[in-house]
Amino acid sequence: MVRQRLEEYARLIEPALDRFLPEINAPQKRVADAARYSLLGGGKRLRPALFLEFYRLCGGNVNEALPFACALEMIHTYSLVHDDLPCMDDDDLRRGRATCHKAFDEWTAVLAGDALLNRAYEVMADAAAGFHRPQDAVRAMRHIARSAGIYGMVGGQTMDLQMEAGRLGSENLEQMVALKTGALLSAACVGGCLLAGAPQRQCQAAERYAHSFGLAFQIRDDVLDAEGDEKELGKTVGSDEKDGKTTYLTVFGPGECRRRIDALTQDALDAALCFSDSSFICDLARWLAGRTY
Ligand code: GRG
Repeated sequence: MVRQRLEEYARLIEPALDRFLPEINAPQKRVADAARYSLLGGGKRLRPALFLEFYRLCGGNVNEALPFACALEMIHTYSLVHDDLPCMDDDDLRRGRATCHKAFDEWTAVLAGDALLNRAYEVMADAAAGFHRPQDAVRAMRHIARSAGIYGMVGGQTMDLQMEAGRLGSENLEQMVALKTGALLSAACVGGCLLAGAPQRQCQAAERYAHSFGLAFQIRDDVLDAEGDEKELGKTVGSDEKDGKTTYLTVFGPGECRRRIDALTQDALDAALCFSDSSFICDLARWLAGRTY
């Protein structure tokens, strides 16, 4: 059921991504091609689906929110392209294909990530200008920008690399994950509410859902890196161990990881009670606890 709903959302999102980042025939074609290669090459489309679903739960029509949802996927994809670079995680496989710098080269991948990030804000600004409630669009954009930047995902990535270098202890693990993984999920859930002009009560519930969902999602990711199937995941497994990374699995072990995932899933389900017709976000929270891809 979850897979089916995600696929339904993906059928809406994929053509829109293609439209928002069209092929070009110009001297900068190489970087545009690399950006399209990474953006249109698979992925669960979890963040844009969450954005559209929270917008719908707060009374919006999902078609209006598509530019913001697609922008979020562009930001997520840029982070994956940069994270895969040799100076960060140094990975060869992403979404079942060669990583961007392997399919092209390093400078192209750096610029493709930059292009995706900038295009995301351009797409949102274009949509905000024509939006019937521009102030809601600006609030959503601000939340997305903050969640992606130094107080969000970039901050979390900074902490992650510092931990890997032994400059930051494992007591920072939860904050690192809340920023690296949770912040962009908050951009999706809270961003959708803000765009719909939802009351504070719903924005706070969306934040709580995203926080618990994000931590559980990452703990499951850590477990999958050790135990998952490379083919099904579409990315290299075992890289955390190879890099000597501090993860939930190395700090707490599999039993405690399972216990935490269950408690966080329950917290996400409690937060979802704030929304009527919350079956999809509840099913998603339950699905992630045992996800295999
Ligand atoms: C380079 C600023 C910067 C940040 C990188 C995204 C990221 C931060 C690192 C990638 C590695 C990692 C474990 C990130 C945590 C979030 C996560 C599990 C991303 C993968 O998300 P999925 O599973 O991927 O939704 P798809 O491919 O389905 O979109």
